[in-house]
Amino acid sequence: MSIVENLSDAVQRGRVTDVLSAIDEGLSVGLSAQEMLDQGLLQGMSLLGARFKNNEVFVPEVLLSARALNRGLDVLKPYLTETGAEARGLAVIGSVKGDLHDIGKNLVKMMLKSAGFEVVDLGVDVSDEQFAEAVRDYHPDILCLSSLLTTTMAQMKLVIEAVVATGLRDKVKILVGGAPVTATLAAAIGADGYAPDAVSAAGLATGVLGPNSKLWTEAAR
Ligand code: B1M
Repeated sequence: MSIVENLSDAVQRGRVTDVLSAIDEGLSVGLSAQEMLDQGLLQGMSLLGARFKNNEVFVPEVLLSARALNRGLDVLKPYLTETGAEARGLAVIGSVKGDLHDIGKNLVKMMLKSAGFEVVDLGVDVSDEQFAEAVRDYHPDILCLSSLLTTTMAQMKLVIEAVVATGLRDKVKILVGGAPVTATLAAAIGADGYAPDAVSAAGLATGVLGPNSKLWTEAAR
């Protein structure tokens, strides 16, 4: 098996030590971090997802795989993200209420950071009130909502309504994403944009703000 295949296999088996040694080996032979992320870690989780859907593996196995993937991500993070860039703006991110999935959210966070954003991560299972409170407290330029379940997608509309109620809706761009989310849904609930993946989320966040156009000055935050 190639190194990325080993990585994918180690994620599927939930083996942290095998993930770390495959990454070590990859780095030592000059494999790119992006290749190890896409063809190793994420490919492994995608294959596991198909087996999860077919009831061939269950929540405990998936949790072990998620842990292995996250540990691998921690090691790859410095190779994927730039450092030292001046903050392009402030983003707040979270997985909506009822949703405990955070791997995709964490990737979006990483890509936002790599695009130069400062990021406040509210975590998972974040209620509409908590998102609205974060908008009031942090005055972010961008608010990113993540939902992985068809049952939690509706939460995104509630979050937008809660932000409208703060009176600050025109001072924050709200972007949505997650496997079941679509551009049509984003438009229907009044979001400012939808991104299908982490790289496009960072591009979209940059695009909706435009060059040098933070919605808040540091002094006003
Ligand atoms: Co869950 N789960 N899960 N799960 N899980 C899915 C999502 C599911 C599709 C599996 C399946 O049946 N095939 C299914 C949802 C079905 C549906 O709603 N249509 C499902 C289910 C049903 C469940 C439970 C209900 C299972 C149960 O308990 N019986 C339960 C719900 C728990 C809850 O949230 N309340 C549950 C639990 C879990 C675990 C806890 C075991 C674990 C999560 C661990 C963790 O995240 N720490 C888990 C996992 C890992 C998955 C799968 C296998 C993988 C998800 C993942 O991490 N993908 C998933 C099946 C699958 O997707 N193949 C599945 C990798 C990740 C990089 O991709 O998250 O899509 P993704 O993120 C992408 C984009 O979507 C986008 O960018 C990311 C990177 O490119 N993106 C954004 C995400 N957020 C964004 C925000 C943005 C922009 C882009 O803002 C602007």
